[in-house]
Amino acid sequence: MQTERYNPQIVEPHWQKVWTGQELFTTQTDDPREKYYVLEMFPYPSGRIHVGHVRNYAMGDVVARFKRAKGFNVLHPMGWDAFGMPAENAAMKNKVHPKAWTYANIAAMRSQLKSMGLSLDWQREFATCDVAYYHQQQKLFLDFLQAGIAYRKKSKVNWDPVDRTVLANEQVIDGKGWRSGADVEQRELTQWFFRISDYSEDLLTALDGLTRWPDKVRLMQKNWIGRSEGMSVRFAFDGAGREPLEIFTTRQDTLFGASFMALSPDHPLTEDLAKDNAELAAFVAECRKQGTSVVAVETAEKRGFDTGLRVKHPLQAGTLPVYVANFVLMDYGTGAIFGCPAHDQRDLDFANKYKLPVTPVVLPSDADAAGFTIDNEAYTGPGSIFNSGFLDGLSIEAAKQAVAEHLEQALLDGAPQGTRQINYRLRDWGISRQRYWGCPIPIIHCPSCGPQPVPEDQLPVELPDEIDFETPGNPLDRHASWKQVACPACGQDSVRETDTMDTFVDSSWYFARFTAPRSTTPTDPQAADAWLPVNQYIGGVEHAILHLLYSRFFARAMSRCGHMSIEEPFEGLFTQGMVVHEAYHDGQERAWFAPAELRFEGEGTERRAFLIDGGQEVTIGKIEKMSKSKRNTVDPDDIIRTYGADTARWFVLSDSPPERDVIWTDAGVEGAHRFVQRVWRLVQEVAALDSAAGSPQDHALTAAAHKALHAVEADIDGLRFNRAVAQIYELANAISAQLSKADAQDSTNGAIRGAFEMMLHALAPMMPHLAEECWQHLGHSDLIASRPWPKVNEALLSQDTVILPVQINGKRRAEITVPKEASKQAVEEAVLTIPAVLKALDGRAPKKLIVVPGRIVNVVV
Ligand code: ANZ
Ligand code: ZN
Repeated sequence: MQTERYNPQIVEPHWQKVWTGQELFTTQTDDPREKYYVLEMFPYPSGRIHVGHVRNYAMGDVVARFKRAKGFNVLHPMGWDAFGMPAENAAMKNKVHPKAWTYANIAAMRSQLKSMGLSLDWQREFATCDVAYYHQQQKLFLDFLQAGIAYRKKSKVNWDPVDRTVLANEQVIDGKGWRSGADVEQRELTQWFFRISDYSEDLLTALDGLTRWPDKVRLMQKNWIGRSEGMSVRFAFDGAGREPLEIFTTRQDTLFGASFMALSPDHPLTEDLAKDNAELAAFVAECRKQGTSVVAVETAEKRGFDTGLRVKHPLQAGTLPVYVANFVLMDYGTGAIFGCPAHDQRDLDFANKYKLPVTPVVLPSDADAAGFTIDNEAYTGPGSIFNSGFLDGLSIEAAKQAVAEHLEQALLDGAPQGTRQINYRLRDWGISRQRYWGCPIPIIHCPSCGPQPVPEDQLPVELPDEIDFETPGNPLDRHASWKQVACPACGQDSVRETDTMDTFVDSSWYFARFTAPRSTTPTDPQAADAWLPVNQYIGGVEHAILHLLYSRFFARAMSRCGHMSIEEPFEGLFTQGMVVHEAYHDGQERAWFAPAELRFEGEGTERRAFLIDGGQEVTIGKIEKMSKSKRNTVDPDDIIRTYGADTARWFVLSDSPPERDVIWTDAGVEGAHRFVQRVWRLVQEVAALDSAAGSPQDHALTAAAHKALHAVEADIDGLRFNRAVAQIYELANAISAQLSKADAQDSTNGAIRGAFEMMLHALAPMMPHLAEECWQHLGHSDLIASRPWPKVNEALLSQDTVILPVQINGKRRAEITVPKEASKQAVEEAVLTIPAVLKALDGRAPKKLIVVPGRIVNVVV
């Protein structure tokens, strides 16, 4: 029989239409089935989807379709993380309104996603720039304000001079803006903050319960929260007139090794002293240029300024000089430290530079007290305390306890000299951005009443449409009419807050909004509680800290304000690897060439690339993350147009474990497409079989199919998509092998058909269009997308089976699959169900039935 090639260009849109028409993926909250919420991190509408999206959304779709088949009420929504800088940049560059640009991009990407055949509930779709969405976000802000979770304070901020906006610490990477790459400066501004630091301990300890999160992500969050156990210790000044100097240390055991004190350039005492010390003021100004990010501080050369003040050592006679030092941060601990050069590298560098004493107080176990000195490398390892009076001989831990007890007892000005303290690195989240394309902060500044919340009935504060992007900075700030309003409290002329919210706010609660996307309150608390937590969240590891931590905080804050009662938003988290691709260049990495411009010759180490146009040879470079600058991207649209969405989905799922990077190769894609065509050829053969009769349960192929299905189930549940794919390949091979056997029987036909249908079920979550088309080709009138996952026959899983040939009157007529240890009687009984045998017997009993265990069965009629 002549089979036509499978044509995804026709088949795929057809089934997409059928699914949509039947509203197969529209989810009801009041559905009685057990819920399952699967979510992929929603995209930024940059304009086009990239292959990374394809991988991310294909994975989520496999889970969604599988869980649906397993009988769950599945929520699988999609939306757009639509506020942010690129829209403003496009506005400035191309004179297009950010709103128009964003919604046009959304339209383009929506149709791209639809062409992938994702089983999404599109009725829940929203963009964070929809007024309806940010309206509710403004309500959340006001709730947070009332609950004391949002507040305003003057603070040093990271200022991005290129994007002309404030950045969160998390958005400053190696001293540079995360988006612009510009060197970040320090400025003082009044900003809105979310009190995430109130939740530090909870966010930390609850990580232990997130057992379905990758360990690496939990560790990154733990380090980001940065819990330190230590002490605050107050040092009395030598000479009257000043309040004691309070420092934070985690190493009070090293106090006897202290040789100086250091203040942050931003410490109040520094500022006080600098008032009448021009030299100090100049030093402070110098330090501010360096930036206060952790990396900037850590990599800068250690520099200090001796204030001339001295403090008394709290445990022994003598005093210590007080410096202002560029490596002490104001926003950690108390902004002041004692320096112990022998056991801290920064302190040692500093002491060596300013010729301060270096006294070791921790002795490594293999060292000799008399000969142990420190030169250029601080000793930070374990050991026992020495050179330290009453601490001598103690372990570090014991010495920490001893000093803590001692200083908690000792009094200075009537208060304990020291107190045990726990510090967190996590800072409050500054959410003010001086941008247009974001959610307006619903506040009005009145000259008399101060900042006033916009009353609920005046919400939403909508972004004005008419804006001017001719000058850099925030267009809202220069907007004449939008800005002017009456104070809601006293009616006086006032101005709106012109800052908008950090876009990370938008993405911190969208998962909750999906549970009741049209609610006139931020959530419908019942729906939120019914759906949350997200059972499986899938996205890139680049969001391991910011987005995931903020979302965890938001769930807590929203729970506190009554919008839901779930604290952990994501029960299971999966971070997928990237899609990478070879990059091609001119040998100097100056000019880069797109794969489509090249022709390849040879294989393996012999492989060479030439420009199609001109024939010049180019260098095959490293396999790298796809990027526009290296021109090694592939456009999912091209792939879908050429091979279909199923091929693209199958390839990104099959080629490597999902947590690892997958290398995009044409050969890999072609391989995936060959499999699509092979399944299509198989279905023609299977459909042509006469498989009406027979007892396929006895056949080895049936057992193989059940085993494969069972394995695929476990692999999808464990998100091991590549292993599931491998199982399906194997089953396809077994089916092909059976089909090519000449002695096909009715019973075998039944087994083949059964196994093939099982294979369709197994591959339906991954290649849904192909599965649907084959299902129809087999004569079914329902949709495989709405069918339940077949029941695996457990009995067939564990058995080791053998295939016995069955002879009737000395001629081989059939075969039978039986458990290896099956009794003679069991085999006899099975043989008497074989259609060929029944036919030969024609109702009579066999004259003889001889079973040679493990070998053959003879029936004499
Ligand atoms: C004395 C000492 C001796 C320290 C020693 C360390 C080693 P973590 O673990 O990250 O919390 N420190 C405290 N506040 C600081 C600030 N604002 N800027 C820069 N450094 C600061 O680090 C705590 C340690 O970092 C503290 O313990 C303090 O130095 C320093 F052998 O105190 B330590
Ligand atoms: Zn007022």
